Amino acid sequence: MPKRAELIREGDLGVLRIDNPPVNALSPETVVDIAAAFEAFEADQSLVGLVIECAGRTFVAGGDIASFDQPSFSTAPFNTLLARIEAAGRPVAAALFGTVLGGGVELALACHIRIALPGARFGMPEITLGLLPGSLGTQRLPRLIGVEAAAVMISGGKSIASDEAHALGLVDALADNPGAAAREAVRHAAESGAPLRRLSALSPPDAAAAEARLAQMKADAARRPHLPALAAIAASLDAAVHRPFAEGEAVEASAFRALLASPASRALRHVFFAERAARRIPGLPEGARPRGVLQVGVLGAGEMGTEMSIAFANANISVTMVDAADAALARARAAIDETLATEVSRGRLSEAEAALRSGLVRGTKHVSELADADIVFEAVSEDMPLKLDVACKLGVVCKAGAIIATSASTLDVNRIAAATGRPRDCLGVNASSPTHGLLEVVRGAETAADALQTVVHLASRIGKTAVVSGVCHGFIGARMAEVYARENDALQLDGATPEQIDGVAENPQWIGMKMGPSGMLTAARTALAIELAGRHGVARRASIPDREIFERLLYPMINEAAEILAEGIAWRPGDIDVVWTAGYGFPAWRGGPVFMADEIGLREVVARLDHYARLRNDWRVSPLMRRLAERGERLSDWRRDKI
Ligand code: 3H9
Repeated sequence: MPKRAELIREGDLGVLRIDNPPVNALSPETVVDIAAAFEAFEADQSLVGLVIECAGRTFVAGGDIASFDQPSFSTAPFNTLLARIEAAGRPVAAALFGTVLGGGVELALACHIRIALPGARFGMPEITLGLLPGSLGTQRLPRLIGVEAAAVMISGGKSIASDEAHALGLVDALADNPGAAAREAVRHAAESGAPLRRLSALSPPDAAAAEARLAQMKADAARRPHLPALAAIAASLDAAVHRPFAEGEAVEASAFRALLASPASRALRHVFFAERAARRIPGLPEGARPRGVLQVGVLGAGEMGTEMSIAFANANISVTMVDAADAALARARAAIDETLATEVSRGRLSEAEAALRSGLVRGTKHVSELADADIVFEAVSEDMPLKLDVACKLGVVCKAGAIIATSASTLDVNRIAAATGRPRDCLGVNASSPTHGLLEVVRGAETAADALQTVVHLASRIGKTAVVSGVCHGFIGARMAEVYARENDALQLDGATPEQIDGVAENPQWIGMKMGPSGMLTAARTALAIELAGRHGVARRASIPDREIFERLLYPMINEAAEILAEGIAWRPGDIDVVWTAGYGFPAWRGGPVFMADEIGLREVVARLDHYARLRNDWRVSPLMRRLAERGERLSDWRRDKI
């Protein structure tokens, strides 16, 4: 097995080079190799100092999340190594570039000097995994940049740019060649003999003013007990302010251990890997690359077409937007310019950049001008004869190899694909809402795998999470949402109020949805429900328990998810979770409906579905789910080839 880290001697300078593709994550094996390389440096007294750098596309992007599930996983070996690096009697510098995240920042903080490439990004994203930094990030970071700035980075989880990191003092200098600059800095420090800066020996510079921030963090954590990492971060930063480094280290270590096993962290780690797995397209030959996309066509200048055009322009992709109606083109142009102007007024975009992006979208009435497009998004209204007519025209106009993506939400993508005369190049796209982060990519019976790969790749270029679905009514998301909405209506007929239903759906104690199913509806809806119940002889109950509402909202959706899997509409159970967390406001800390079902236990879910099936004749338990429940297996672990 090749070493994931080695010590290279450059004359009297040591270079510790980490090489663990793709992102130099700190797997336990990598930590062992870094420790061995560092020991070699410690043993070689001819070396005046050390530079820690990485091969590949980035400095260390964090701990290896996949290893967190190993029962033997512990941060202790890495933390011990960091203490040795910091304690070294000779200068150690980190040469930083790419995405320096989590354990990568913690490694850099143990060094005496940090030099970064302009454009590098820095962050403590552990909170997005339901964790806190586990390798002294909560102790060294506030001692370097202050409690206030450290609290924002650690509790927010967002990364910052190199300029900001420099301004905060997180990095000492920016350099176009951070490796060379780090070597120079180490030599200079060795020659000057100046005391080395060891962060564990410092106090947070703003300790005296930190109380209000700590109190606010604790209050916020108390309001959100379903995210226990928040309280742990507050407690660890509190220790950084009030207690010696070693005690803070112990507070952080025990919190990290506890959080690793917490349901929220397990769920968030599941979503992390599910999102990445969703990008993998079965059937692609080894090394297949997505088709090149430089020029996009959008047919139909309605809301969807306009939103798509803005998204492409924001990603620096030029767009030809076609609509037969002058008024529609004018409306789209106004909406695009208004959106860009809002970004300028919020200081997120310069006037010049806005003008550039606006100029990337060109409107025309002529479909023939789509001949150069590498991909065309057809966004005309949901009307089959119209879609078929347009598909036929696009099949003729588009160049060979161009992809035709139809924005059907319920129509049969296979019929539309056939009408293009080139079904291998045709697929469907469906956004739960144009402004949401999800794009369902619908594979027709004949869609080529590389066409799917191209659109999934393009979606991530425009900041959307793509999930591939097979053809069925509503695809993955809307098909399950229909079941959810049906049960919402049935509960209202039975006597529940929209407020009670939304309350249960939105309460983190039950599900924690961003918005309940009746969110947008008014009290008039209840009056309607009463009238309908009377008309159909449904006996309304005086009160419906919250638990029943919870079960009736969630369990039929889970049941539908199992059907979607059994039919092969979704390739993987995790794909369904990604659809719901990225596009429908399902809380990521629940892991999505499938992961949540497993956490509840499939036996329980099936038993309750059976219970409701005895009361109502429109409930039918998915045979797949019943079989898995009987075997004590998890739906998340189900693979098509296992059946
Ligand atoms: C931590 O550090 C805790 C510490 O405090 C204590 C312990 C030391 N682990 O996203 P991409 C894989 S917690 C394992 O497609 P991009 C990823 O699964 C960690 N694997 O690329 C994918 O594999 P595959 C704190 C990881 O360019 C491949 O790398 N750090 C990890 O769009 C490419 O990833 C984070 O939370 C990892 N840490 O984005 C950072 N990171 O090809 C999490 C990536 O088989 N990572 N992989 O599907 C990211 O945010 C993005 O991956 C990154 C690159 C920005 C780095």
